[in-house]
Amino acid sequence: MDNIHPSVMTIAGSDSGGGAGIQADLRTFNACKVYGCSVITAVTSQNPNEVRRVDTLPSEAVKTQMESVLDAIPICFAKTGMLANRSIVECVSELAEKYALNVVVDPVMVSTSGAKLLEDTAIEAMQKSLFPLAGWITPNIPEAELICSRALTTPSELTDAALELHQKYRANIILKSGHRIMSDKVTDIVCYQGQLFSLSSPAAKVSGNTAHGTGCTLSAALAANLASGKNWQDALITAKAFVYGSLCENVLLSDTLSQMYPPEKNYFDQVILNRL
Ligand code: PXL
Repeated sequence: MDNIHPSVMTIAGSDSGGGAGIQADLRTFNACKVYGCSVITAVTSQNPNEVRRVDTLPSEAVKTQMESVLDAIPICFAKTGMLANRSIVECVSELAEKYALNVVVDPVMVSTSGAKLLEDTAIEAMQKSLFPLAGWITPNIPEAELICSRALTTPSELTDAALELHQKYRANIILKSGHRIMSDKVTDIVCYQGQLFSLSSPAAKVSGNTAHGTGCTLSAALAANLASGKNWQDALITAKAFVYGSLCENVLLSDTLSQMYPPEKNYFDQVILNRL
């Protein structure tokens, strides 16, 4: 199948509430003008306040979804979100390697409302089989703490962690600090090919669970922008601006989605990339 727009695949869980997971990814792909394919790993029954139930698919079902898409559609980039357990992590890694996919890995572990979305034994599998295949890994601070097995509190601890992850897995890192906003800015740490940067955007004024799904949205926008041929800085800045714009417009919970995308140009101008 020849598409005018690049084709991108999300491998993630369904969020019945629509804020995160597959739903956020496909919405973001659409807004970023790439064709979205979806491989569903689990069905979560949730609303913005709570996850009530998680039904994980057999890894064979994940495998067949991936193969069905990859055998017929030219996927250049994939992003992973909720992978639920070890056998899904291993199956996704195996196929990502076989089909030489460019992968953005969002190491989803716990939902914003506190539900566990990845079994403990799968964290190790992710580090062993998936991270080394990733072009980008996009942990938030709690995820980076689990991956690095230590608390990360100060700015220099965050910088060290980003560099450590980069050196260990040879992937570019964006360490997202949205979960620990200390001022009116959200400053993420980026490690690209051994160089460290901080990437700041204004902290959007949101309440409660409106922020649910921002991690999914960022990694989906990054994968879409890279697939569209943007250089990494443009891809990342545009992705972050897109999340900021979505938050400001309350797009994650909005029913007037098509009018909200793309975010206004001035969201882009407010994002600054500084060399540390
Ligand atoms: O935002 C992380 C995330 C990813 N995927 C699914 C989720 C969540 C958070 O709740 O439900 C399916």
